[in-house]
Amino acid sequence: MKSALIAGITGQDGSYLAEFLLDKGYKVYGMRRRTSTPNYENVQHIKDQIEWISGDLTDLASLIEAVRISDPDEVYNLAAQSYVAASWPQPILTGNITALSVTNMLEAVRIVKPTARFYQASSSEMFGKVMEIPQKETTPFYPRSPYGVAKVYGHWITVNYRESFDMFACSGILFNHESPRRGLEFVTRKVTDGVARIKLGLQNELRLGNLDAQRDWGFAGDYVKAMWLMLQQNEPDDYVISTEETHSVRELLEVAFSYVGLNYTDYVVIDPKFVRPAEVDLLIGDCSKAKKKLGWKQEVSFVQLIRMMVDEDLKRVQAEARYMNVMALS
Ligand code: NAP
Ligand code: G4F
Repeated sequence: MKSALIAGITGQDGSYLAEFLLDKGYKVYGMRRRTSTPNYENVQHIKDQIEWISGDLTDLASLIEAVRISDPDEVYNLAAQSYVAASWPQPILTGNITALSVTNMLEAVRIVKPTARFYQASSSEMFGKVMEIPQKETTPFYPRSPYGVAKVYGHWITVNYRESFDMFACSGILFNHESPRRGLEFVTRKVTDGVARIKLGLQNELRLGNLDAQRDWGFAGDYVKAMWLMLQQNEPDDYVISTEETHSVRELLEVAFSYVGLNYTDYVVIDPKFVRPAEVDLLIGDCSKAKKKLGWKQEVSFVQLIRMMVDEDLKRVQAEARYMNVMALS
C-alpha cells in the first residue's frame, strides 16, 4: 500500500485529492493546523479514513515530525494562503506561508525521506501581466500580487531542490479550478452562492469588482488527477494544467444567473472594495505538454462546472433556510 502526506487537506483541492488517493488504495495522512474550532467541512465524509497529523507550514519541526510519522511515498504541498485579494493587506503572512514555507516542506522531505516524490501547488497567477498568449511552461513570469510573487518563489525553490538534491520534485502550474467546495470568497463560488440566495429570495444584490477579468476555469476534481499523474512519471518535471478556454467574470455571471432564469444586470452592483490594486487581466493556459506526457484531459466543461456549483448552492442554501425557519418556530 502506498502512502501519501497531504498538506492543505482541509481545502478544496486537498479534499478531492484525498478522495482520489483513497480510491486508489493509498494510506492517506492529512496534515492540518490546529485551530480552536476544527474545520473538517470538506473532508467530513472521509474523515475516519484519514490518518490525521497536526502541523503548520511555518513550523519546520512539525513538518519533520509529519514526514517521520507518515513515511510517505508521495508528499503533496497544497497548503497556502491562497486568496489573492488577501495578499495585499497581509503580504508578509502570505510570503511566510505561500513562499518561504515551501522550503520548510522541502527541507522536511530532504532531511527525513529524500526519496519521497514531492508535488508543489504552483499557480497561473505567476504569469500575471502575461508575456505570451496562451501561457505554457516556458512563458516568463510577471506576477501582479504578493500572492503571485510568493508562488514564483515556491515554484523556483521546488525546481532548485530537484536540481540541487536530485529530489523527485514537481511543480504543477494550475490554472483556476473550482467546485462546490471552493471557498465562498472566490469569484465563482461568490457568484453561485449569490445566485442561490437571490433565487430563494434571501438576498437582492451581488456586489463584485472587475467583471472584465478573464480566467481559464476548470473543475478541481479533474485537476487533482493531474497532480497524481505528475508523481507517477519516470522523471520529475513541471506542467501547466488548464482547459485552454478563457471566460470573463461577466460570462460567468451570464451562465450562472440565466441557469435559474434570472438576468444578472438586475442584481449585480460594482463595488470598488472588490477591485484589486493590480489586476491579472487574462489567463489562458496551453496544457499540450500535460496532454501528451501525462495523458491528462479535463472532463467537466465551464458551463457544466458553473451549473454544478449553482445546483449544490441551491440545495445547501435551501437546507440552511429550512433549518433557520424550524429554529425560529421552536
Ligand atoms: P484552499 O481551499 O484555500 O486550501 C488551502 C489549504 O491550506 C487549507 O487546507 C488550509 O488550512 C491550509 N493552510 C493554510 N495555511 C496553512 C498553514 N500555515 N499550515 C498548514 N496548512 C495551512 O486552496 P485550494 O484552492 O485547495 O488550493 C490548493 C493549493 O493550490 C494552494 O496552494 C493554492 O495556492 C494553489 N492553487 C490553487 C488554484 C485554484 O484555482 N484553486 C490554482 C493554482 C494554485 P485551513 O483549512 O486550516 O485554512
Ligand atoms: O476567484 P478569484 O479570487 O481568483 P484569482 O484571483 O484568479 O486566484 C485564484 O486562482 C489562482 C490561479 O490563477 C490561484 F493561484 C489562487 O490561489 C486562486 O485560487 O478572482 C478571479 C477574478 C479576478 O480577476 C478578480 O478581480 O475575479 C475578479 N473579481 C471580480 N469581482 C472578483 C470579484 N474576485 C473575487 N474574489 N471577488 C469579487 O467580488
